[in-house]
Parts: sequence; C-alpha cells; structure tokens
Amino acid sequence: MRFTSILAALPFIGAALAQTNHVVLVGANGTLTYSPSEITAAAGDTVSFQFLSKNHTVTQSTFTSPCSNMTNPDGSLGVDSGFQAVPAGATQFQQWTITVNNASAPMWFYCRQANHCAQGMVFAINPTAAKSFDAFQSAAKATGSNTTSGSPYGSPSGSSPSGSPSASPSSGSTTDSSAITVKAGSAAGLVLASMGLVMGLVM
Ligand SMILES: *[C@@H]1O[C@H](CO)[C@@H](O)[C@H](O)[C@H]1NC(C)=O
Ligand SMILES: *[C@@H]1O[C@H](CO)[C@@H](O)[C@H](O)[C@H]1NC(C)=O
Ligand SMILES: *[C@@H]1O[C@H](CO)[C@@H](O)[C@H](O)[C@H]1NC(C)=O
Ligand SMILES: *[C@@H]1O[C@H](CO)[C@@H](O)[C@H](O)[C@H]1NC(C)=O
Ligand SMILES: *[C@@H]1O[C@H](CO)[C@@H](O)[C@H](O)[C@H]1NC(C)=O
Ligand SMILES: [Cu+2]
Repeated sequence: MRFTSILAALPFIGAALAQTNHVVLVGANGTLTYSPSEITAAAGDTVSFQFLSKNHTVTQSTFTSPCSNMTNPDGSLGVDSGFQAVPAGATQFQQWTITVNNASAPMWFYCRQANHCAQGMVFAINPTAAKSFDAFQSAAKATGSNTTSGSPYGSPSGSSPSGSPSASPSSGSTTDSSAITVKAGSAAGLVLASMGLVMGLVM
C-alpha cells in the first residue's frame, strides 16, 4: 500500500515495469545490522530501509572510507536517513526509501551512531568482486581497532600486526551520488528522501 504511493510519487521511474523494491531491515532483533547486508539492484529499483530498533542511521559513505560521510564533488554530502530512534515496544516503524539510478556504480552505507560502523554495521548496493562487501566491512571494523572493548563482534577480522587495515580498499574512490535518488530532502537536486510508516511488523 505504502509502496504504491511511494512509487506513484517518484518522478524518475518512468515506464519501467520491472522495478523491485528491496526491503532492508535495520536493527532487526536489536542487532547492529542491516539485513540483508548487501543487495544487487537494477536501475530503477527502490530500497526501503525499515528501522526496527535502537537509534540508527543509513548514511552514504565510500568504499575507501566506510565510516565517514561521503562528500560529493560539489561539496554536498551523500544521502543520509538521519537518526531514526525506535521507542521500546513500538508497533510502527519508520521507512526510508531510495531509488537506485545506476546499477554500475556500487554504493556504500554505514550507521553513524556511536561506534556501530566499527562494529560492522555497514551495507552495500551492488558490490563487486574487486570491491566486495566483506572487504568493505573489514575496513569498517578496522576503523575501530583502537577501541576493542565491548564489541559484540570481537576484534576486527583480518587486522594486520601493523594496525593498518589488511582489507584496505586498493582502488580509488568514486563519488556515486548520481547513482541514487531519494525522495525529498537536501539542497542538492539529486538527493530526495522519502520517509514513511510501516505498521504492524512482527519483531
Ligand atoms: C530475527 O529473529 C528471528 C527469530 O529468531 C529470525 O527468524 C530472523 O532471521 C532474525 N533476523 C535477523 C535479521 O537477525
Ligand atoms: C555527517 O553528515 C550528517 C548529516 O548528513 C551531519 O549531521 C554529521 O555531522 C556529519 N558527520 C561528519 C563527521 O561530518
Ligand atoms: C539518537 O541518536 C542521536 C545521536 O547520538 C542523538 O542525538 C539523539 O538524541 C538520539 N535520539 C533519541 C530519541 O534518543
Ligand atoms: C554509472 O556508473 C558507472 C560507474 O561509476 C559510470 O562509469 C557511468 O558513467 C555511470 N553512468 C551514468 C549514466 O551516470
Ligand atoms: C590507533 O593507535 C595507534 C597507536 O597508538 C595510533 O598511532 C593511531 O593514531 C590510532 N588510530 C586511531 C584512529 O585512533
Ligand atoms: Cu546503528
């Protein structure tokens, strides 16, 4: 129902008939995860993030700097859901939807709450063999290699003795802002955000 109204409001979808909406659960079961953690999406597909617990964000980053805001060439930031706090016992959940415009451009996201990113709370759209989700997540965890206490995920996997991230991305970063559309939002014309309510989800 909500999906229909969101699509109807999107101007860029055009005549494409085969779009898929990919649902990504944020913080399901109280975990610091996006589920699934990576998706393959076609141009025109939408991705709906449903915030189910705690107080997370979905924030665009880059493969090379997993836990930092992406900055576009024009100086604007990448897309960001903002903090979505979920009260205990909630029965309604915020949903934030973006549209993938370019399936050839991988997109990278993290949660910018506290140290969630360093605990591996990252997400990818259309990762590749060369730029894999696992390498991205390892680099994210490595950013927290000096703060090892209390991580439910343990110390960063694959960390090297020198402390430099062994999974450090090797190729240059690209700014993929054109690869994404979000409904309504920041000053940049290509950044449009859509928030909606999802009701009655079973936790
Ligand atoms: C949440 O818990 C349910 C029940 O144990 C399980 O089926 C589901 O896969 C879990 N979801 C995530 C994202 O961990
Ligand atoms: C990241 O971007 C958000 C807004 O999208 C901003 O509030 C926050 O301060 C930024 N963080 C850094 C470290 O620049
Ligand atoms: C959510 O987290 C942000 C950043 O830590 C904080 O500023 C905000 O107050 C939190 N919201 C709630 C309702 O706790
Ligand atoms: C899509 O992304 C790829 C990889 O970043 C880029 O080479 C290509 O120019 C982009 N296409 C469009 C239409 O922006
Ligand atoms: C991690 O610790 C090393 C050694 O103390 C230090 O050189 C480095 O700057 C620290 N990195 C961060 C991100 O705090
Ligand atoms: Cu988080």
